[in-house]
Amino acid sequence: MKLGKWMDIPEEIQDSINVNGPVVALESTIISHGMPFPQNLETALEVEKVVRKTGAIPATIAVIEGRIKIGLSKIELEQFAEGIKTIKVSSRDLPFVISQKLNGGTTVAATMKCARKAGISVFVTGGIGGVHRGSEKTMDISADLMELSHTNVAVVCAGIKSILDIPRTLEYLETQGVPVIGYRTDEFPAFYSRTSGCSVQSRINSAEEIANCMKVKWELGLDGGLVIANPVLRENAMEQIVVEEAIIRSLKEASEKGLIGKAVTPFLLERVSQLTDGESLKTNIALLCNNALLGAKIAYAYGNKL
Ligand code: PSU
Ligand code: MN
Repeated sequence: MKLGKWMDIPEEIQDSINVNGPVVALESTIISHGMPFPQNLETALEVEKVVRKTGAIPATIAVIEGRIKIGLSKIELEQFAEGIKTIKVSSRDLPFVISQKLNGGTTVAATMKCARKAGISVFVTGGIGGVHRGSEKTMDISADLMELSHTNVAVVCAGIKSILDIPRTLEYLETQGVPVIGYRTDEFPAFYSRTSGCSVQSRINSAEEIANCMKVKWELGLDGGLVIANPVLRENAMEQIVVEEAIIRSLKEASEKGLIGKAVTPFLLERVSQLTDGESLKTNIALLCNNALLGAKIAYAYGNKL
């Protein structure tokens, strides 16, 4: 994999990676296609701050003018957040945006690939992609799940939004051999809320034990990622009925518009956020900060084991 040739890693991050220091990768589709400006920038800066406060180093990953950036400077983040011509980049889009020297927000799948190549093992996001509702007709399954099946990175998230089909997503992850670990929970969280009606595969109650599980997995040669599901804090969770109404309406609109492919998720994210009147955005920011804190703890613990 020659990804490294196309990649820039700032000295601070490279130095830390070299000594197994705590580096936390962050995705950028959430900035380019997951939230409106200026909240996307505020959120990105806030999440980086949370990571830094623990002493760990954040590395927001994106493609800028055809270069994979492992870590954006404040100026780069500002420009990226305001950028209009930014492509949503999943794994298969990397060759196109890089060869055309374009700007791209990396999804969970593409961020995992880049993080792994850079030597980063812990990645924090809000929600991963999954199997879409109605997939029996559309076959719409996020490339995030494929990437999780073969790229060695632990992904900390608040579960998945119920814009997706949560039970089928969990089935798919099981088939692909991806551990789904609930951090201090027996139930898989549904992003805005702590419950989904689905169980996690295994519950683990400390960052230390999660790091141990990662080490065992990879030392056994069991390649692939892990999903670390961290429920949103009770005080930030939303009422399920409010969210579900917005989701049903957004799904209906998406189908009426005939949306397919990579346009589906950004459309649903934007509509749900509009229909819940900004409340969802607050929850989104809170859960990301909560995930960043856990991710930093896991990064410390994992680094100490190497
Ligand atoms: N789910 C969210 N917020 C997001 C995404 C998903 O709650 O921002 C983004 C992530 O970048 C994820 C991508 O990797 O959408 C999945 O897109 P698709 O379904 O097209 O694979
Ligand atoms: Mn899709």
